[in-house]
Amino acid sequence: MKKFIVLLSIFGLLVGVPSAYAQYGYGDTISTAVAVTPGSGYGTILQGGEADIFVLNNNTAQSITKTANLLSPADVNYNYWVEIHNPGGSVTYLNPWDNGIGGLDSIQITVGPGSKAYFIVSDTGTLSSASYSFWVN
Ligand SMILES: [Ca+2]
Ligand SMILES: [Ca+2]
Repeated sequence: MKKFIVLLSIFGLLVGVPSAYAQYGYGDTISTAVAVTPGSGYGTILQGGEADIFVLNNNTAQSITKTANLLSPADVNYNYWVEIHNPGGSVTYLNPWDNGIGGLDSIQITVGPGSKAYFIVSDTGTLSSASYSFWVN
């Protein structure tokens, strides 16, 4: 029950977030990734021929452990993978478990000091006119 309440509060948060980047050319590349912070996220529409890339930047002196979450629209299956870019130039790749159409794909990640975690969201061949949600907590 407690978990349910937490999720509701997250969705309440997402309702107020404008989908300003639901357009071609926004958040499409690593260099133009949309910043996310723990406890926040976005609800937006994925369009054809593009990806949406989010980034969590750990500019603290300590490692942080967070959970990334992608909730697909009810009628399609979207996926994402994680790339953690470390200060020394190495990259760690992670693949969240795929829970299918309308599913919630979550993964716990640890991001070291000075590292950036990128989340690359894409469709699996079918697009929805409904929004997906992505957040980190
Ligand atoms: Ca995009
Ligand atoms: Ca999925």
